[in-house]
Amino acid sequence: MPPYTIVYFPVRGRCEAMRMLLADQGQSWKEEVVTKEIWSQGSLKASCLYRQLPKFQDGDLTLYQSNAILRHLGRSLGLYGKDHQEATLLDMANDGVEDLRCKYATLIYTNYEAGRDGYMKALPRHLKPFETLLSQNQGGQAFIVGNQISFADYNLLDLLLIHQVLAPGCLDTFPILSAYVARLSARPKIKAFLTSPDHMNRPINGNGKQ
Ligand code: GTS
Repeated sequence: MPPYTIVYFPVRGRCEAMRMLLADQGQSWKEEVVTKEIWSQGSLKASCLYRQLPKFQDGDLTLYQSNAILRHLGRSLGLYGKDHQEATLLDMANDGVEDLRCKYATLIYTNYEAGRDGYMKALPRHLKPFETLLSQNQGGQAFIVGNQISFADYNLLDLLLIHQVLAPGCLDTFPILSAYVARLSARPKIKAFLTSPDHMNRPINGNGKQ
């Protein structure tokens, strides 16, 4: 029995970064897929702390909030920097990922047609901080912070991959980010995950927009 269970809708959404993390770290996990029908019955929703998914089990520990789950895995699996300072810088990077993920989700779920042009126009401004952060760490040749991969790298990688679907070419003016995506995606276990039917057949979002 794998120790980890992801309880979530049948989408990549807020869980693909943690799946990528687990896959890259050689961990196995169980998926409990919650369909719209099950969710609309209401009892699972009522049982969730914030009345939302994902829900995550690590043995007896039940967690909600995708970023708390990523951080928990970061602490458990040694993916939270080498010291206090790196951990803090990782929090800063991950909070930036969350800010852009929220903008993305608002576009996808509430304003896709009318908001697309404005989103595309503003996107370089929102991507730039990540290029800057990477450039400050070993000239962009390494990870978002420090010498080792972290929970925030998986979250950023997922964010960049979904933006490459929304806006192909959006990284063309960001050579460091482009190389980072290519480098991380080529890690053997991430590559295997990204080319797996599980990942490829899972829609990015719940409303068919991407
Ligand atoms: N801050 C939460 C997290 O990061 O986990 C947000 C979770 C959230 O928004 N969940 C949505 C949900 O449960 C699904 S998704 O946005 O992750 O796709 N929606 C159903 C509902 O009834 O609110």
